[in-house]
Amino acid sequence: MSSRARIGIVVGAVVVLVVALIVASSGGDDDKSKDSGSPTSNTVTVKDAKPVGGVQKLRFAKGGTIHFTVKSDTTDEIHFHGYDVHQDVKAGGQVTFDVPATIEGRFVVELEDHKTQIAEVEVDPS
Ligand SMILES: [Cu+2]
Repeated sequence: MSSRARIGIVVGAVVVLVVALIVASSGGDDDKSKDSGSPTSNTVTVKDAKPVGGVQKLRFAKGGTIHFTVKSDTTDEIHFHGYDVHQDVKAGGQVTFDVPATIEGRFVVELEDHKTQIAEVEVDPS
């Protein structure tokens, strides 16, 4: 019982820390600009092990570079299917993918341990 209470306190402290980090790091830039159709930032934000705003659609041209960042409040592994790239992310951290766009198609980006899709990467013919 008491160890559960301690875990609760630790989890609460982590949540507060993560929120503080998010507030500190997002100061100024407006994430709403993502909805305007010009994917300049290509950042997928994961909150409570789910993608904020739903599964994010990211489009790239073959021959270019697939570039996106995943910010996560959840420790997990980000798995970019098709290209089969894995990166571990820690709660409150972020990982960036920079992959040559060599394969056309649509590919799932998944929060591997949670088996949750967070993004869809589409690579179009150049
Ligand atoms: Cu996977």
